[in-house]
Amino acid sequence: MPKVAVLMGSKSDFSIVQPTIESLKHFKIDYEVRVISAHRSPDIARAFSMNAQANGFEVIICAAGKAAHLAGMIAAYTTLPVIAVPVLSAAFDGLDSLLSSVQMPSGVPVATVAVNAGENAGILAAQILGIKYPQIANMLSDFKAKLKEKVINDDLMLNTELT
Ligand code: RP5
Repeated sequence: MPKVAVLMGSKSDFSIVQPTIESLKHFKIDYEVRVISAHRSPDIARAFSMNAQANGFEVIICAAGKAAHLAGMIAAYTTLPVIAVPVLSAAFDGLDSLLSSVQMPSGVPVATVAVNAGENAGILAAQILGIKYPQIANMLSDFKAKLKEKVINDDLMLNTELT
């Protein structure tokens, strides 16, 4: 079973991480959830990242808000793919979280999903793992087919209502 690390900078980020967990469960991906802060527990963040591959993780998801340095810091110590979920902050409508996640210097990329887009982080992790695990790729094909089906149904229903 592939394993994904789901980190959040604070327990206050948990509501955003919940859809990530649901998404990983949907694709039958094993996961470990941790509260680890780039600022408040940097030594733990560094050690987690340095040992992540040896501990069997294949993708790391990091949710953080405000000066959201968690994903960037984790990416500094590993070659595993790192996905950032910028968490909405009150002061700048999440722009602070978004920019501090996505604006990484060259050589140290972080794949950043939309603000509060916890579910997309899980789906993106599944897509990365789908390259290696055909059963995940198959589940993703079904998932995308259902998305398309819903759009077609919505289109039909709306047009039925309007006529
Ligand atoms: C960040 O600061 C966390 O990721 C969280 O989004 C934000 C606020 O944290 P708390 O003050 O609620 O613990 O580090």
